[in-house]
Amino acid sequence: MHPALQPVYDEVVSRNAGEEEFHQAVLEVLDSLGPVVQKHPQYTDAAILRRLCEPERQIIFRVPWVDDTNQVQINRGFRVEFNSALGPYKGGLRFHPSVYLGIVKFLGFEQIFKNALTGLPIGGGKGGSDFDPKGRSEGEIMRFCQSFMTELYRHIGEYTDVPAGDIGVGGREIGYLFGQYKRITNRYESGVLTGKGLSWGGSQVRTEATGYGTVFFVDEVLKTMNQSLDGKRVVVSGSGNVAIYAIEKVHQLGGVVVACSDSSGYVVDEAGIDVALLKEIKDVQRGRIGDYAEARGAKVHHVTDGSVWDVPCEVALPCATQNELDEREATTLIKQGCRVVAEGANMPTTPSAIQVFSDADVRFAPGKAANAGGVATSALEMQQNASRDFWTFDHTEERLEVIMRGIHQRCIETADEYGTPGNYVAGANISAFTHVADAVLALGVI
Ligand code: NDP
Ligand code: 2IT
Repeated sequence: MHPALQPVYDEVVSRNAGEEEFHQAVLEVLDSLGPVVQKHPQYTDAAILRRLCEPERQIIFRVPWVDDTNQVQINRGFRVEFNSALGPYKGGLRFHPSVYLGIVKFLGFEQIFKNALTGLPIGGGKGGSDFDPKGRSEGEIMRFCQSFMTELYRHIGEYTDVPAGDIGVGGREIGYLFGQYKRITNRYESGVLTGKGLSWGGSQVRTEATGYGTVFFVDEVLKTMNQSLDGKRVVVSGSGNVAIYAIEKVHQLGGVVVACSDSSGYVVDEAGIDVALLKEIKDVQRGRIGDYAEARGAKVHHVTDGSVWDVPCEVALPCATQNELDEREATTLIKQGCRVVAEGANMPTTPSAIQVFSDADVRFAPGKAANAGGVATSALEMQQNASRDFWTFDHTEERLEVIMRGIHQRCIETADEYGTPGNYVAGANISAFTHVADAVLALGVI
């Protein structure tokens, strides 16, 4: 690491003890920025990096609720408002038992740079809870969301902080959250949350946007190799929002997704994952990947011990969670012919796995570039809310596609400019950093 950056990293580690995912996210960005601080010492002089690593505000709160057996349950809620130089804080809410401050900070930190890459006026933030939605009834989910919003509402607003979904938070949860916000504030403030339903202030394509956007990015990567998705064998991890729509777009562009997963295993479907069936099982029945295998019968293998990355493919799309693809799995993927990896999830690839890909000249697209389509379309939802408008599906998808192809272009150009051609990690980090850093500088010591 550049000598001007090492103390910044050391300070992050000592001031945020035990928050390993946050350290990892910071390290990945700082590792790319040597050539930038070399060329532009004003960033170091103004302590921009130290400022970017310290959230503007961190909120932690109690979420009490009553379960179906009349027991009082207590969860912890978080919102980290990381940086608002480019616009209101923007980023999702995650409900998963693994959530703690270090996860929310890693996600919020990533979000600053991802949002900058979209070129749209949105700052970075993230939130969530250690609430585990698995096995909870509709009533319990609703009461939890209402209690969560009963505290969160005072911190958010269309000009302040605009949450959306992430793991464990989809259209249903956004509905309960929005309903409670509306009730407490007596305002139909559509712009306070994104990922809303189409009949109550949502945008076409927001549901599909992250997965679709990741595949538009992959399409651009393949173009630089004079290839396309047509006929390509693809593996996707996860089977949630991002995974489902990544699979759908791969199929639309002529590829075939032969495997996907959840936290209890993976399925291999050589005929190509049946997206309509997967949607029905996940979104309507709220079932699991095992139910998909059962519905497909003998044609599909359900593997419960092992890794989805053992399935041979040419393109790998990790779309589940952080650190889900390690060095061993990266080595296996390469051995079996994988040439392109794009992160639909946030930080799914471990640093040593990224190194393995880089050493083998595998094209690797980091999440802050490849999965930016979700938040970009959230910003389009905010635009529609602000102007009380509602765009068509085709128009919105076209906007998303232009944004994703633009992010790819910026990554390539920036990587070239700073002497690391083809390195999407460097291109994304440097391009995003300079964009945010210039705004922070312009606003004075804030
Ligand atoms: P969902 O809750 O819809 O789906 C998550 C999927 O990942 C499920 O299949 C889940 O399996 C699996 N998963 C979650 N945690 C784990 C774990 N610890 N181990 C193994 N599998 C796990 O979430 P999303 O699809 O929205 O999010 C997926 C990823 O994409 C996350 O990293 C998120 O931050 C990122 N992302 C999401 C965006 C969005 O717009 N939704 C935008 C940009 C990034 P199971 O059901 O068994 O838990
Ligand atoms: O990680 C992400 O970019 C998201 N979960 C989406 C955030 C948003 O505000 O749409």
